[in-house]
Amino acid sequence: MNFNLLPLGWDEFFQSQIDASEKNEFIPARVIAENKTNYKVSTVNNEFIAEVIGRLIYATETESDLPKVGDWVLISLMDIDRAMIHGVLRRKTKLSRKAVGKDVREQIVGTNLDVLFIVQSLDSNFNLSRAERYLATLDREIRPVLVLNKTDLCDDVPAKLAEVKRRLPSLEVIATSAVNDQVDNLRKYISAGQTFAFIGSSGVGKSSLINRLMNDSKLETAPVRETDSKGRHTTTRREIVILESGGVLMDTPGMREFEPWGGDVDSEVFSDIEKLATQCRFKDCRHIQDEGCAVKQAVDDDVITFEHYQNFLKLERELEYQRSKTDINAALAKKNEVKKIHRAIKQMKKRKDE
Ligand SMILES: Nc1nc2c(ncn2[C@@H]2O[C@H](COP(=O)(O)OP(=O)(O)OP(=O)(O)O)[C@@H](O)[C@H]2O)c(=O)[nH]1
Ligand SMILES: [Mg+2]
Ligand SMILES: [Zn+2]
Repeated sequence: MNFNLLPLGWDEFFQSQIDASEKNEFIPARVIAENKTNYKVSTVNNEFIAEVIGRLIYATETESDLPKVGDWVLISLMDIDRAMIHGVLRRKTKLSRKAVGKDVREQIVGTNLDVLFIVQSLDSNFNLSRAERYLATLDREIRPVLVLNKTDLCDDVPAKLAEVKRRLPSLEVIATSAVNDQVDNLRKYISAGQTFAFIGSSGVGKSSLINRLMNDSKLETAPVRETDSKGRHTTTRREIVILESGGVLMDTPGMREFEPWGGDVDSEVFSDIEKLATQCRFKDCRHIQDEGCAVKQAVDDDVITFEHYQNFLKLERELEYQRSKTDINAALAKKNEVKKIHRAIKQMKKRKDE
């Protein structure tokens, strides 16, 4: 076991993936930032600028297989501050979303996360439907925590906390501020060897909180525009910092929208609806028509809020659309493959006939 890597998040899961010869040839390192053409990776005491070897690029099937911030990679050293990446170790967890734009493809936000801090600010960003979007397809191995920041700008924090408890009773929540001692409510959560990602809208204070936890101002922060309280997208890349006291913190650029990626709505926060759905009269009930629908009945009876129900349907629809598109893409890829084979056979025949 590489004990000196433990503060960076190394453990048995990663150790078991490297064999004896790889152990001699390569050094494990963690990807702490992604630049346009290269990566920044970290070993215990050193950081390197690293590039991926060509063979690995050619062998990868999708963009998602290339190194991402949070990944453990195997490197060889080229120079005092340069390295090559030879492989990406299997991920323990990952946080994905649908890439912004028309293309229906996955974008990985971060990998090997233990805790996800969903940051909202209590001045004007508090929105539980948005929180539910982050949670809809979240990896069950990642522990989500809602972080309500800027308590100093809110005159009724207990009311907000009560609102969270009502709608999302199973979700952990922390009230904090980056400008006073309430940051200690957050600090208590940070533990050595664990990886914590901060996500949320621009301007909610992700980088400020991390700076405060580091007692440093390493990360750039900027005031929110007065007119519409929108942030300025100050952070432009995902980046990991490691606390001296232990704890791996990942800062991310503010997200304007978060469309979950992959599969079905599968989350503790919608387990109430899923439980009700088993009581609907029709097995394939889409919870839109009233007839025999236990979910709609629960909305009518105020057992679940209309917003919660509406958000669930919206997420289901988005994921269904994604599934249909990815099926089409897979079918098209297969068709191209078949075409290629036919062409090859034709050419072979032609050669034989000549
Ligand atoms: N009053 C108050 N201001 C805060 C708090 N946290 C952050 N801010 C301010 O909010 C503004 C935005 O903070 P950032 O840390 O840059 O926000 P961010 O979430 O990293 O934004 P992006 O990098 O754009 O995603 C800055 O002016 C901070 O000083 C807080 O708890 N209270
Ligand atoms: Mg930031
Ligand atoms: Zn139903």
